[in-house]
Amino acid sequence: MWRAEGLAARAGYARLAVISGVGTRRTATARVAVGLVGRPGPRQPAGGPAARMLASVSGSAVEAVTEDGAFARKASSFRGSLDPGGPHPPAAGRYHLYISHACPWANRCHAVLKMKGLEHAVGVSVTHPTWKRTRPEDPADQHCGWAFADPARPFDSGRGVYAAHNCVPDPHEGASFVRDLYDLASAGKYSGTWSVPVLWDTERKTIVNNESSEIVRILNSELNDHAARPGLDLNPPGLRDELDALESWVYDGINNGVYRCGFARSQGAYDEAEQKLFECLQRAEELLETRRYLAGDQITEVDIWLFMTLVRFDEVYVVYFKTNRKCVREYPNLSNYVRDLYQTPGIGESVNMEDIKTHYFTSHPHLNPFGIVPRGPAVDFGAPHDRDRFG
Ligand SMILES: N[C@@H](CCC(=O)N[C@@H](CS)C(=O)NCC(=O)O)C(=O)O
Repeated sequence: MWRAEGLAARAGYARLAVISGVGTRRTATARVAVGLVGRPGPRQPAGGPAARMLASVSGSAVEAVTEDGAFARKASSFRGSLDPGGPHPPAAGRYHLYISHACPWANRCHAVLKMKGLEHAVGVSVTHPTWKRTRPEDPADQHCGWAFADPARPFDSGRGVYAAHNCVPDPHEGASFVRDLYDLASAGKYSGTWSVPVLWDTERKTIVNNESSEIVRILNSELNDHAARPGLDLNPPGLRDELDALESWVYDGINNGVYRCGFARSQGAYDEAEQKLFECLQRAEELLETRRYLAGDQITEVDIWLFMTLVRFDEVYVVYFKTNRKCVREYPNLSNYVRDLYQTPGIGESVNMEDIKTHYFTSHPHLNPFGIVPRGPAVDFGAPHDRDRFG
């Protein structure tokens, strides 16, 4: 199967047609309009339930749901790679990663960047965790999203004032919002989700890729001449079939599953997602009884995928996304596994729990109108684990 198509299909990006809070439509036509590079976009087969945007205060993707009230994640639009001879050749200092510490998809990329030792080759900017109006001067445009902020000054989201000390401003384009980067890359024509992560080409002033599963692979293998750890391969050729199979249910049931619980707008949609989530967590728990990592004795990209959900689970999702049937700390293997990964060089350093908690609890007023952030449970991911038993 062709690579990006396989990733997109595995990510279950299939059903969305109408997606914008301001009534625009993103289709294959729109992808052409923004001048996207070489690879086909995600599959969008006909016949699935049409998604629609409910009346919205934020205009954000989090409010995209099907007729059944199920959260329907949108496909990423920019799907380029760093190919020698292509529009974005591999180079040190040319590419920049825009992330939020809070976003599990962006966090995947940041962790892999650190694991590979690419800090000196790829710059990183970090948004404020709290969403704010991105076009406050336009009353007709209610979109709320990722903003850059001066780390030395308090950040006013319009609903509260927050510290900004974890923020890293945009050194290249001086963007105020992630949305500005999409505008710049598309001459204002892009009408999809203004999401992180974004891998940016500072020379061509455009987005190379905004799909985390593909950025992870770019960082894993396409900048190896500049990586401190070029030998680390999180997507080894001998494990690709195994990873395809694992990633399918880890993405659908767990990574996206928690969002399908939290952003469901009907009891039925929540029940279906919740049932599947806990079946998949149990499946992972059982697999990790006999192996240190999901694919065996070697850490791979699917471990990073699972980790990013597990590390947020007890701190955020159990309360915020109503995934409270069981906490990760109640699963012996998952709880030891998440500590093992946290203590793996590069991974724990990429986790910023302050930003994670601040984002979720302060960014969706329809879910948490007063923006109160719960204090607990303050999990100690640095505590000892038993995973050394596998050698
Ligand atoms: N398919 C994307 C999904 C990224 C994504 O959903 N990012 C969220 C943050 S966790 C976002 O930026 N959302 C902006 C919005 O919903 O407006 C990927 O994996 O890279």
